[in-house]
Amino acid sequence: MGKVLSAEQIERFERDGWLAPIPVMSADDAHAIRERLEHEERRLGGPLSGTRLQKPHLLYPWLADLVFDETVADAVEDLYGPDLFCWSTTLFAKEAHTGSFVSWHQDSTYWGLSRPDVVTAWLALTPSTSANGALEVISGTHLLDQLPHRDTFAAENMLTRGQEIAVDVGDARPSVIELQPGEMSLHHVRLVHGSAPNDSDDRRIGFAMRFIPTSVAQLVGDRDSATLVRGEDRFGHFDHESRCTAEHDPATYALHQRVTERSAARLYRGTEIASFDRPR
Ligand SMILES: O=C(O)CCC(=O)C(=O)O
Repeated sequence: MGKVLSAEQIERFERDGWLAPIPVMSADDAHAIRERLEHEERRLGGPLSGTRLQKPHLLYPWLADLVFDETVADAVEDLYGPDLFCWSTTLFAKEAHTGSFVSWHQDSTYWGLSRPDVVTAWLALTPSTSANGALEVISGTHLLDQLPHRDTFAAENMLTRGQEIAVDVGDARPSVIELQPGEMSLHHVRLVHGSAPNDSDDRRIGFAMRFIPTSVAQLVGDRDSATLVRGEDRFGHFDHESRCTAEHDPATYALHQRVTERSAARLYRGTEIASFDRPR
């Protein structure tokens, strides 16, 4: 038995490469975070886009709090031990009745990390269902090696390069991960997953937090950075990002810009693209 996950759940994660649902907070608390987000979107005059979708926990204290949430970190500790970085976060807000989708992919493709000990905690801030484009996964595919991907840069693909798996992954049926607000799923960095467009009348919002044990290193590009959420860093593979405690603070913006410029250089390597703010 771990801190949050049972021995059976840990075994299931190891076998299937994903686990859900895991309750993290009440639906009301998740809704309050959605309201903070939508308040910020009104201030900006539209949905968060481009660079602001990447590592937004460095911009907004109410997202930093999720990265440091005890239940989230306990569940990750049950899988990867007590010394943990949040390596990255991404906000996936899939608008109602749009074509936005996520192609079948493995997260590990462009991340450059030294080992596939990387787990995403995907926290639902709205219901996430078959009707509104919930995450779909193919169980057991995390045991495959890195698969070849092709970049499509398709406008409605929510992934940075519109990357999709370039080989047949067999005829396994995907599982749809349905979540209520305040619940999360966990998925392994090699798991084949994607999601369809949102054909409902409301947006579907999930906050993806990527965690690694501190022993994992970055193999690609300039020195990388991460947020130490728990335990000790005895390896020094990453610069430490400070926890965001103030919104709309020039120092916070400067840190986020520096960090995301380096992430963009890494994720778009081999292309002409230099920023997450490229036109889509
Ligand atoms: O939110 C989605 O639909 C896709 C999320 C995803 O691909 C991920 O978190 O790795």
